[in-house]
Amino acid sequence: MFNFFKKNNSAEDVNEEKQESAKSFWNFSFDKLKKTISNTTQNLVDNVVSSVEEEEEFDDFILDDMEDMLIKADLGVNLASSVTDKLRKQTKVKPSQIKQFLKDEFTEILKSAGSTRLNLDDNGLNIYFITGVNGAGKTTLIAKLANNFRLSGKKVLLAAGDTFRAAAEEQLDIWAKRAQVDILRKDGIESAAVVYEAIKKAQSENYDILLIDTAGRLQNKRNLMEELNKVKNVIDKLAPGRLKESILVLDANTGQNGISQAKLFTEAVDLTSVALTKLDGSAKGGIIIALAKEFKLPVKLVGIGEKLEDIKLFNSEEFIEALFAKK
Ligand SMILES: Nc1nc2c(ncn2[C@@H]2O[C@H](COP(=O)(O)OP(=O)(O)OP(=O)(O)O)[C@@H](O)[C@H]2O)c(=O)[nH]1
Ligand SMILES: [Mg+2]
Repeated sequence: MFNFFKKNNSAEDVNEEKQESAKSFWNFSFDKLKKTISNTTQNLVDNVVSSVEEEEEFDDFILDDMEDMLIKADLGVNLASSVTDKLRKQTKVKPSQIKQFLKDEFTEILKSAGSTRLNLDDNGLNIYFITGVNGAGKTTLIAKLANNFRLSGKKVLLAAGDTFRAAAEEQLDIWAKRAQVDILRKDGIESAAVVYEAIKKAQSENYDILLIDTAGRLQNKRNLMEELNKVKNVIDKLAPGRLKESILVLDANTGQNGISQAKLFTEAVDLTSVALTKLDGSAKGGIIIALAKEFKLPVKLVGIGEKLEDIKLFNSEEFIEALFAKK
């Protein structure tokens, strides 16, 4: 996908990079995706379909049961009831058609949240602002993105903007080395000042990508909002139009709690997308659909493990196909 970004490296470099990038997120197989979300598929589709499809007609008992299942599959109360209400109010769709009905519903909802393509400008600096609560997987996501951008020939800088948690800068430094990218860290000064310096460096040294790490937990909500706002203002002032994504990182396993986190962060930051981490093994992938419905927030990235290559660009159509594929 991003091969045309490649710089003119030697044949040896290119070969080595090709082998490495075969593992990267531009090349994630459909079968692997299917396997990764199999617990979500079980909860959100298979259980519902098998409990409904043999019935003759929908009745209150079946629909109440179905609503409970959808809530448990992390679709959330609002969405689960709006889906089942649609069935209550109609006579055309029969229980035997439930799978196609759910597929159409989910497809529509994901579509309404907009494109799942990561914004990326071929020319000039791309800034990605990474936010999310403590432990969601922000720093790991940054390392994974950095590695993949580097593999596609981009010049990448990390900004150690988490100046709050002890040793956060050190942790990012270790990841920068593993991902073989540059880092700007200035321990002991506030986040917005670090970001200021990082943008200056990125602009004067022609970086393609600047990934900004932020703190997950500040003393209180106001504090968190103020800090994120300050950083955002620095970006807008110094590099207008260069902020390509403000990403909320959510741990898939938090399920519906992700909805309240999204609420909190949309108040503080003008979010453009979500990165859903720890989807590996999680049964709570239904949150992807709930986020699209409640906030019109598209998931654009998913984390599927702890290693650098464990990241995937999210694509709604592919996700739906994997979710509804035959076993
Ligand atoms: N299984 C799995 N683990 C992950 C994934 N992403 C991150 N982790 C793990 O989650 C833990 C927290 O990740 P961090 O990247 O440090 O999270 P953070 O949001 O930066 O945390 P703070 O800096 O404390 O706010 C680490 O142990 C990671 O290895 C993922 O996609 N899958
Ligand atoms: Mg971190």
